[in-house]
Amino acid sequence: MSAARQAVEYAAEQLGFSALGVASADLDQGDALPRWLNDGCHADMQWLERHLPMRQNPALLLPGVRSVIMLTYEYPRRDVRCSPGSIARYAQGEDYHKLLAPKLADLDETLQFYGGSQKCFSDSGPVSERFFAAAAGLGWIGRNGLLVRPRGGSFCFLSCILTTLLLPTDRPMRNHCGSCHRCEQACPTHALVNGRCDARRCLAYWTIESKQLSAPIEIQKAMSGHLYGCDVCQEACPWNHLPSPHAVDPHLLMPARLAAMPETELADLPEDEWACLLANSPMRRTGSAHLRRNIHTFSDPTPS
Ligand code: B12
Repeated sequence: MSAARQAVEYAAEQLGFSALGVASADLDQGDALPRWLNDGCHADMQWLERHLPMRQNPALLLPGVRSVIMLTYEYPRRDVRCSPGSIARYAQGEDYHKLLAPKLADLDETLQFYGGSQKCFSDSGPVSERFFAAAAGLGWIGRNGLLVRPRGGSFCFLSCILTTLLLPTDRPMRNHCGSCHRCEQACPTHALVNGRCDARRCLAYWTIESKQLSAPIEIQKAMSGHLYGCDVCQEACPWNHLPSPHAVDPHLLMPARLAAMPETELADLPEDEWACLLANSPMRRTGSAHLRRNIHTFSDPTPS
């Protein structure tokens, strides 16, 4: 193994990443993404269309890129919110963008020592993170469209480092979904079809990304109780029911006050208290008006 790879692996482990894999940067991603966009599955997330050239060619992001380092970072597997109004596990604690950026900067520094130039992202740039994570042998792309690992399931963030260094690559893993379709069957809005997620039906899209003030009635009905994001397809996955060998960073755990606060109380919270309660939360990016909309409009499936 190269010294650079050994060094970055060691540093990543010290920083709390649960796994690291490497894929070649020039892999052919096939036409899954352009087809998904052509079919309108991205709803009104126009930025995904704009990102297409960079998604298909990482050299547009980092000239001379040769390897893609993919990393996993665990988020909580248990839903701790005891009040109505579920919050997706990934969003329960501190904002992962802020938590992971300095860690990735440390890894960048390690690789610079070996002569590499890097660009780092964690759900923050136009990189096909799931594609490269699967290519780097970290897991397989499940029927819910997520990266699933035999040890740890899908409850993890993906981060990536594009580097000009030529690092030894890993082999992709076999898909172990077999004949299991539990995620597709569990999805309350039938957003999962043929291994891909149609954002126009996905509750994560409606509660996090959509800027609209109302949703189609069948989506509103299914949305009841989902305050932010949706984990139903992950909860249904048998790989998420096996014990995980990985520890979770305490920064990603939900603050006790938020865990216990009923939806109604949240909806009526004055603006300054919202700001304080969600100061470090990824939900802050969505804003309190958006969250109030989720509670009021979407939790009440009566058409107005
Ligand atoms: C847009 C987006 C969304 C959208 C659309 C979801 C979707 N499934 O695409 C919405 C808002 C709905 C969403 C929801 C969620 N998201 Co999201 N999302 C993204 C984002 C920014 C882009 C995904 C995208 O481009 N989708 C379009 C599809 C077509 O592209 P793709 O996922 O890259 O798929 C590739 C492979 O599948 C491959 N492929 C597929 N089939 C085939 C076949 C062949 C032959 C080949 C060669 C390749 C191939 O090619 C595709 C193109 O590269 C990524 C971050 C990133 N930059 O990648 C996070 C990301 C996928 N999201 C994530 C998470 C956690 C979620 C939620 C679980 C959040 C929640 N609890 O509410 C849900 C899960 C919903 C679901 N089942 O997908 C994590 C997933 C971690 C994991 N374990 O996989 C990511 C990776 C963010 C991160 N860095 O951690 N998300």
